Amino acid sequence: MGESTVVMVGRLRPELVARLEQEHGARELSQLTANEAASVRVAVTSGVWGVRAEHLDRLPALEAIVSFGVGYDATDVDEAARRGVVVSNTPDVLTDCVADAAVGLVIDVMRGLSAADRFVRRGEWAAGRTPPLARRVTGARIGIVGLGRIGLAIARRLEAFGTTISYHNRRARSDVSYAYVPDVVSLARGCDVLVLAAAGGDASRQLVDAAVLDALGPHGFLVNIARGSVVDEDALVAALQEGRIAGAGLDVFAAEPHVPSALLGRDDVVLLPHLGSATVETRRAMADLTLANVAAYLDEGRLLTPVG
Ligand code: 8YV
Repeated sequence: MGESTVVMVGRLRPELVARLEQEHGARELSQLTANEAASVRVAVTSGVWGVRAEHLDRLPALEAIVSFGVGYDATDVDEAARRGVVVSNTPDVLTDCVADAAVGLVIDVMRGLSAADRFVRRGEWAAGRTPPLARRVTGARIGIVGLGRIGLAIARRLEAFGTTISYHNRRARSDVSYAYVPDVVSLARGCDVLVLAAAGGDASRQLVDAAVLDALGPHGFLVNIARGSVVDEDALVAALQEGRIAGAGLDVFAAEPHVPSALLGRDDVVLLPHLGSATVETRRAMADLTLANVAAYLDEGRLLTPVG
């Protein structure tokens, strides 16, 4: 094979792979010889896979990393910056779908919808039994960790349910009227549902630990649409098992696709396979933006949506 300018790192969606192959002759990094890898200028990856130092070592001429997804914590952006490699993600286009999914998790875990679906399928309703009473979403107190684009979209949606919104963020926002809470323990103590929408990475690693879960308390719910790394997963499992929180709606996990087996049989958790952005419309928009970033870099030497 001839010279490759664009390389793919990790498993990408088939439509994106097809278009990268067609439009740029892109190939998988794992299939390239050292000689071929030496001419690569752009690496395309996903928010889940990422480009790390070991990939960068194989790509000495790399100039840009184009990542599919808004979260880019799987890419070693510091190492990339040290090597002068620029990075882009796909913000905005997925905000609505991720926020929709978060609201779905809030409603599902509070009202016990998925659990009730299983109840019906097991024939328990037909057998004359009734599921336990759930909790009211309307009027609930919602605490949002990470009031960025997605956190704000979640807040706006939940306002329609007559909820009270407060939030924790690296810094208070001057453009919202929601109450800012400078620490996560206090935020958790004052809410019924703690919704995680913070970026992953070192700054938010295990931000939600046993102390936060205890502050949330036996009537509080956790919803995580962000990254599994934001939560101490062992502490979460223990808190659920010991009834120290009421339930959890989780789209993300610490070591995906692994889900702690202790959670699988529980009706107080809703477990989703990281599907926040997974709609036809949004995944298409993410693929379009990914390809537009590649084209803009190759044609004009700039990224449309650089990170940072
Ligand atoms: C994944 C996501 O990136 O955008 C994000 O940060 O978590 C998701 O959209 C997507 O599944 C790509 O792997």
